[in-house]
Amino acid sequence: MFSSHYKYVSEIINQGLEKASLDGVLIYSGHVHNYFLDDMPYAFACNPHFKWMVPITETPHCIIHYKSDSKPILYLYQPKDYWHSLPKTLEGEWSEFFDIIPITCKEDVPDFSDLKNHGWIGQDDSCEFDNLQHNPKKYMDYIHWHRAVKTKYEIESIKKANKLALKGHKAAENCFRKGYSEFESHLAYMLATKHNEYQLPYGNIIAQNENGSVLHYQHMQRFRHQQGSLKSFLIDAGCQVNGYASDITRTYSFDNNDEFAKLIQAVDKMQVKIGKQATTGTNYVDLHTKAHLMIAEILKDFDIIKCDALTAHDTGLTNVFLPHGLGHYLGLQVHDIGGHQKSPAGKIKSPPKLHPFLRLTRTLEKNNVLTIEPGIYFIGMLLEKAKADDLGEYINWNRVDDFKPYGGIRIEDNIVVKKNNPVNLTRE
Ligand SMILES: [Mn+2]
Repeated sequence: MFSSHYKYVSEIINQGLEKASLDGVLIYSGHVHNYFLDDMPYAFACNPHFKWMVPITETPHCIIHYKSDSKPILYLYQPKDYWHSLPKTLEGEWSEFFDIIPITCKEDVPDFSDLKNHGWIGQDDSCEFDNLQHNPKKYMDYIHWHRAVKTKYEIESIKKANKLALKGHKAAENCFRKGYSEFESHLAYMLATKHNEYQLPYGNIIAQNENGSVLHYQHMQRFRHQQGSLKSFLIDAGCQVNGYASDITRTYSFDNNDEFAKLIQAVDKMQVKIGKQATTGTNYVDLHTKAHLMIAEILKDFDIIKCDALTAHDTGLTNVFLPHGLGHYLGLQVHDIGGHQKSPAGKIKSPPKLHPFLRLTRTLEKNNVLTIEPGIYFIGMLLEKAKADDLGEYINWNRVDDFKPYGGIRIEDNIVVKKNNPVNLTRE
């Protein structure tokens, strides 16, 4: 499976080189940065251009030298270092596509200062050669556009990352059902997925009660709620396999039969429905708008708002309850780059004024992988603002008060775009 992936990748890179009039690129895996005044580093995050070609995700200072007319060379960093153990040399199908040259220190890196017409692809402070074009825009735009279409190998990796994350979700939910703390759910997730904190594609969002209304809630309370006061649980957590991420959210009510549980069911049903519409040729902005109208219907059915769906959308009332985008591209990055591109040449299609946070404005292509993550939240700050902005008359405040202690709902799956029947990697 990797060989057909590599074939696609090298075709796209060759075309990118041609567009940018380059003979080759040096793709740098990255390096760590230390904290201010300290010798402790921030966690390493691998350059997505690097792990697109080589599934080595935890090793800094590696360089791929890629030229369209010869076999690429991988300078694989293996320091002679008694502080750390050596990075695992991953044998695999990928290795046959590279000439692998181990390097142990900076001095082993060849002098690239004579290279002509080459790009350097890597973080801002990483390029030490004036002759290299640092992240040439034409090349980057072309790659980022085409990276949105995923190969079988990539889809399989994201599928595995889904499977693994779901194990963690189950373990975390079990903790919630037993009345354990947010932090205990988090630990159960880590144990079930065998992930380290730095291996997660993003920090787990694990929220009980009102905390579910904070979109990127980060605190993980250590205490257990007293019996009877634990109401709801929202978990947004993923995994990584071969450097590819999953990004999944579920919401639960402690009482499976209360109004909040019914509201979750309604969002869940709507989420599945909208996910099935992620087909080739669909514009994601339209899908996002459709989702808002569907959310408005649910708000109306539950007597939370008092106007029709179209009014709710056009006045911005639905943004009060759903203040984020329907979803985003997913892959080597949780929010895979290129979602606002208009073409491979890099022109930008910005999100509509009413929905500035939408990360994806492109027309969907077969084998795009993206998230579908609608929600309904009861966010104090936005509700107060709505009141001040004269949207208050449309809101049934008694109902809002009923739901506020539950925080909010988000349901998120990972979807592969197809011509007719998109594949749901999370549910299938
Ligand atoms: Mn997401």
